[in-house]
Amino acid sequence: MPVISFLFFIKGSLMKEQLDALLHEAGSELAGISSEEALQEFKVKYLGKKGALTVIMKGIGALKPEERPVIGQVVNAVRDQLEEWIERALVTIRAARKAERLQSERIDVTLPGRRKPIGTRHPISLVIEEITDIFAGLGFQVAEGPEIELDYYNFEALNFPKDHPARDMQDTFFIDDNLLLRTHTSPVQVRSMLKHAPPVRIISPGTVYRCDSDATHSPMFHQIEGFMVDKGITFGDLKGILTIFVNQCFGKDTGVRLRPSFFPFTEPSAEVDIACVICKGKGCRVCKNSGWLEILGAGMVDPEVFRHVHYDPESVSGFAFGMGIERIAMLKYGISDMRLLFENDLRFLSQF
Ligand code: 2NL
Repeated sequence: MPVISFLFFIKGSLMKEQLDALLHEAGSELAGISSEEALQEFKVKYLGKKGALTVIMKGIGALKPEERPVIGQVVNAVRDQLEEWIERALVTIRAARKAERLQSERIDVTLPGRRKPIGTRHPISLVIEEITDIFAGLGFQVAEGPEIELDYYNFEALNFPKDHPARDMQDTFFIDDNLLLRTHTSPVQVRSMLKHAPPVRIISPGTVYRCDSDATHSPMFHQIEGFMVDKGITFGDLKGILTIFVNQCFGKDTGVRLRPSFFPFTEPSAEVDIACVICKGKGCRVCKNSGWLEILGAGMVDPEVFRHVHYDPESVSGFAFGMGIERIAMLKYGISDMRLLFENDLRFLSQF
């Protein structure tokens, strides 16, 4: 398209011819366009700031004044036509693209859906729930508390002497002189007794921490403790409740045995053994040929603990017990290495 706007008083008829030619050329060019990108280029070429139509339009000023409105109308008509063609071409191109896509991306609605893998409960959670349920069935209430504790609730109120080895840096993660990661869930029991007057029956499951890490010790592990305080609670109640628990948790008629032991917070204290769940008491590798497995510690709450929580040891008595969840989970599910519980390997975890 020759640029002619520099001519002075060119003839309107010449300009009309140019406009007809432009429309004709554009029409045949548009027929070959099949992409949005090419269409955009086409639009710029004809209607853009430096486009062919704009260039012609600028020549209107060089026409005789009486010809200007006539040619102006033709320019407008050509622009309208081009715009309409572009709009229509865009619709056609988009429809063609969509049809292509639908053709190539056919969906087979008969294929099975993609399943989202559903998680399973962690064996530690399963055991916590099972044990908690057993004690809930015996009238115990569940209590939880902070994992970052004051020295007072974790040690002092539980009658730990100031120089007790458990307070040692070796066993306890201290945050400062007064603050630590709880080494057992007993502080929850202390807090419960401070809040509620007897009679109380409470079970407290939770995560606890000790500065200890090897094949058989994780620095983070789990415990369930429980206690019962009322008028006239005896060692017989302790043995009765724990026997019911063992028979529900490990199977009825599982043998139970108590051996004397020591804890700073109970007097007298006992270790509770059950008949080996693997060999049924005959003796095997798991029970080291003894026929028995130690599963928990227990005892009658020491009067010194009662004084700290403002219970009168002359009028009430009670028992308390504590057990490690990891050990019970390993025995119940036949897990040979405790580290499996914390490695988060789905091949292991999905078995539960
Ligand atoms: C064990 C032994 C035990 C307790 C925990 C307790 C709590 C209060 C008062 C008295 Cl507030 N006792 N708890 C008693 C005896 C044993 O745990 O071997 N745990 C893993």
